[in-house]
Amino acid sequence: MQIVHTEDSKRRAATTELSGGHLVAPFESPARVDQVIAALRARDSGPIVAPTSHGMAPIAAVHDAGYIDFLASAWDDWVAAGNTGEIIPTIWPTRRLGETLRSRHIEARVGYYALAGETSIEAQTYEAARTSADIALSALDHVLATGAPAFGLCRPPGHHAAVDQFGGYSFFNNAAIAAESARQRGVSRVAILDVDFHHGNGTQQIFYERADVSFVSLHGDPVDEFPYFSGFADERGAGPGLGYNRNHPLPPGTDYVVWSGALDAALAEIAAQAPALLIVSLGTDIFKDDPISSFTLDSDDFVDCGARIAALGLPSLFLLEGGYAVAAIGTNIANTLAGFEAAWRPGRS
Ligand code: OKP
Ligand code: ZN
Repeated sequence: MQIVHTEDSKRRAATTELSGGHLVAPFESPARVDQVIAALRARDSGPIVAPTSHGMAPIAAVHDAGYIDFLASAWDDWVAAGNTGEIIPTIWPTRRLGETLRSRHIEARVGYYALAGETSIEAQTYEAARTSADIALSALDHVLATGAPAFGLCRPPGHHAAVDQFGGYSFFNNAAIAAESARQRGVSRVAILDVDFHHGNGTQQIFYERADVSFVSLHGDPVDEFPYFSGFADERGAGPGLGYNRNHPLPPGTDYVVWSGALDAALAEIAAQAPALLIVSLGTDIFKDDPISSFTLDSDDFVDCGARIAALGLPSLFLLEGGYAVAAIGTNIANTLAGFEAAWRPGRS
């Protein structure tokens, strides 16, 4: 399988994550990239190519202009205000008055554009987020040009990034940017399958009222798990998008028997939508040893997971999201792609 990767995806090197009242080393670390690319090289999983620059237009097609400007200048503004640590939001608008961003202060802008407080911003975050989107778009180029599958080794992840908010380790929504770009390049209908342990609240928000990009997700039930405020089964889309958003919340401790049953249901929903392109938000934090998640998949289960996805027979783009059991992330990604490739035949659905 074509693999898109650059060492530039290690540029974001935050040293802090707010967790349990402590500033800890971020779970979402550059070492994840090293582990994934090492495993893919060791398995000879496919040619590894560098991303090409796609500019800001595909990002601006998904994200708010003020939000992009905020991310571009946040670090300089933060330093200019006299701060010496990493950027952590401390203030949010109240909920009911519809307060808007009228202050110019960096503290106001950080809070306004944040949906969570665990994800620090440092000097390289904006460039790293741009690189991650370029990786997704370059992998998409390959799928659209050849019909063959591709994997974008995206870092930072993207599925929590909303139209104008960062959080959950996400800044630009790589899967959404790729889906919208595919639509603008003539793909009739795109399905996004999100198997990361956490609900892709940003992706859901971006396409909630659209039928041309569907979003189908399996994840820890938000009554128990981050991002807590979305991912419920009754969120099915709105307006023209009604029916094109499908959530499969699962309880803590879910094993592969239950999980793969939900995957089959999700795949049946996608098949019924007759998309021309599948984008998989591939988080391996469903693995049993993940430090921040509670499902119990084994490394071998990822092979079967890939094979089940392949049965759709769709042109497919895999993009890395989460996965924090660093020692196993390479094996789990390589297993998923190997299982997919062994079973995939074009045009089967
Ligand atoms: C990002 B992705 C650790 C709690 C972590 C944030 C989780 C972000 C997950 N104390 N909460 O979906 O893998
Ligand atoms: Zn996750």
